[in-house]
Amino acid sequence: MPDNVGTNGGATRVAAIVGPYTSGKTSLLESLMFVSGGITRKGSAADRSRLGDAQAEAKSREMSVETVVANTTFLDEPWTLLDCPGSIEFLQDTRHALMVADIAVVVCDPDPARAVMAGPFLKFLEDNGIPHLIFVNRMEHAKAGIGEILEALQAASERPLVMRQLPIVDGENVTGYIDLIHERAYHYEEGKPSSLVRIPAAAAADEQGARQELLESLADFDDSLMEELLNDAEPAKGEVFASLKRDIAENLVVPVLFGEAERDHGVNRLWKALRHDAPRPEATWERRKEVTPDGLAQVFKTQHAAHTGRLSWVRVWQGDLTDGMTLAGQKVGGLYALNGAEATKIAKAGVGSVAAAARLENTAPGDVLTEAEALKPEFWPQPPQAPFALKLSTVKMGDDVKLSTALAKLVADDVSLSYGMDPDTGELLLWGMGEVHLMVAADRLRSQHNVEVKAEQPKVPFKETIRKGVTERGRHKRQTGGHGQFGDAVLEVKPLSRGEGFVFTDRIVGGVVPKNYIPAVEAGVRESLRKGPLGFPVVDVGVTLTDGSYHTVDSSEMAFKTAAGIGMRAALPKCEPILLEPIWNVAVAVPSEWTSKAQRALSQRRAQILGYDKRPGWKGWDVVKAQVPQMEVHDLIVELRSLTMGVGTFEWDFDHLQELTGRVADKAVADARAE
Ligand SMILES: Nc1nc2c(ncn2[C@@H]2O[C@H](COP(=O)(O)OP(=O)(O)O)[C@@H](O)[C@H]2O)c(=O)[nH]1
Ligand SMILES: [Mg+2]
Repeated sequence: MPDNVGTNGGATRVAAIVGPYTSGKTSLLESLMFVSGGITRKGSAADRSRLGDAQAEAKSREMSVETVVANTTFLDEPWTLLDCPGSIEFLQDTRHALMVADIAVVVCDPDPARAVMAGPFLKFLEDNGIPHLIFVNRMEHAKAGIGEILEALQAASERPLVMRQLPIVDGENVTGYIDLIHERAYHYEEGKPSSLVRIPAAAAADEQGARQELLESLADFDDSLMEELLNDAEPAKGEVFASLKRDIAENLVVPVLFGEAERDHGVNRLWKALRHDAPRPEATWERRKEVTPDGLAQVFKTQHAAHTGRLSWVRVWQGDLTDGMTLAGQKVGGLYALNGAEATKIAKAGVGSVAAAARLENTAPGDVLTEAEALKPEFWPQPPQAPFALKLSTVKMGDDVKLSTALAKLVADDVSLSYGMDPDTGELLLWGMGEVHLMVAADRLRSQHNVEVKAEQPKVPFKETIRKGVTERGRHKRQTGGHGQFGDAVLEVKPLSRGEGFVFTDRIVGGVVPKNYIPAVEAGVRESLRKGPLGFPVVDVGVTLTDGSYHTVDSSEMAFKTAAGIGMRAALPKCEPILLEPIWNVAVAVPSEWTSKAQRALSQRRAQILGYDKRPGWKGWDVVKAQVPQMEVHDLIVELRSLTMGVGTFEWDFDHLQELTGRVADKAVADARAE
């Protein structure tokens, strides 16, 4: 093992491999590594033995939940590849990785119906000006022609897509490709580089047409190329390449390549595209600096690892990092090169490389490290609002403190998780991007922090109120041994309008209840409202103290408080108590092909649909606005994702409490009683 990364052969470039779940990212990483000689044998997807299957969670859940780093060289130039999670629930890691990458490869399925799944990735890359290209995987079995695939992908991309290759089709199969800039044809060979063949006569016309389209797309951003095309002059190859390279770097066009990761088809061509077109780290840093303070390296992930302790994964932007140097005011206590599941100790990490620095305690993703400080960038992608929560509880007695320490560490490493006490139900809630996300978090509490937890569906914070008023006397009188207890309060209880909360009024005249006992009456009333006759907090109630009496010796604050409680407990059941359920404003975002399905799903959840509109800034997406009972929102995200190939999302906030009657209400009351 070398004791450095990225200090030989020029600055290391970083390509992030992104795209939807199961599009073949981990297979493509394996193939890129194999083709470049970074590994000598390919692992298999079936037994999860590929480099990108490194993490324990990924192995057991058959999906990537964290970014995996792999290092290789292609034609003597150093590269780091990042296999980023594709599942919507684990995208925060992906967003962070993309922010430090020189280029992204978006891996897509050749099924046009699935092109929409690439949308969120393309949108993020566009919004953040990250150069990217598309690799259509599994191409050999594509049911649709490349034109149809491209059209579907174009619908998900703001930037013009340009076809870089044309498939050579033999019957059902794609057997090779024609490079549209070189104008050369290649035949795929099993386990070997593709062989150069003649452009099939049948494909010649298509090739000319596709090449012309490519040139015209490039000419849109290149005046001299445009002039040549207008004059029917043949542009020089070097000029076309330069134009494409510039357009990629400036995020003006997105080239589309294709192949088959499993069989390494098209992967050498992809490598060449990366080598030719990926910006160098110096250029990426120049671009990033517009929203990033100056520094040596930027953290894009933090992690608790068993052997090394806390690791800060960084991309080195300037100079060399060395083990033992000071970063962010702390001494680096171990510098590591990452490769799959391995972390290898190194002495030095050069410009452009990815390394993990141990013992930096207070770093967060996004931080730019100087020797003295960890500086926050002006912009760093924040996670979307969490759509899903579970109630956490410890399994072992006395583990509560351990749990809160562990949670603090967990959310520091994964900012798309959050936790807190629900003020209404008193439950400890863990919020995240979905069920699997939270299950992985619970596993980590167990495996990394040694806290056993139970995760369950949270309670709905129902409330109750009353529909009519009543006046009731509460009397507390007891004679025990020496001096007794006496309190007597007449309470007029009445409903208030929604949202008014609790109002207490004192209308005592003539001192029938002495002033100093009145706060105790109010306290007794308040206490009784914590749990009403249906078992929930009572809200929107007005209580007026109208009359009462006292005893000079036996009356006390305690006695009046008790009397008020007795009065309220007698009054409330006579006031037609009724359940209130929380209603949320929900804005569901889906590609417009699923808008009506989303509306139907919401209606089945007792939602009131307020309408729908275009999703601002999202081509081909709608937002459906609705008011939805909180209890129906709990697993809404699960249904929404299954309706929309995983891409549907929603934002929410509490709006109001609404009366609930009927079977749902009866069940809620029965459940509360059963506790
Ligand atoms: N036929 C075929 N299968 C592939 C190809 N690439 C990946 N797969 C399979 O598709 C599944 C998902 O691939 P994987 O790389 O794990 O997807 P990821 O979730 O994007 O990382 C695995 O079973 C792979 O073996 C390909 O090019 N052709
Ligand atoms: Mg994967």
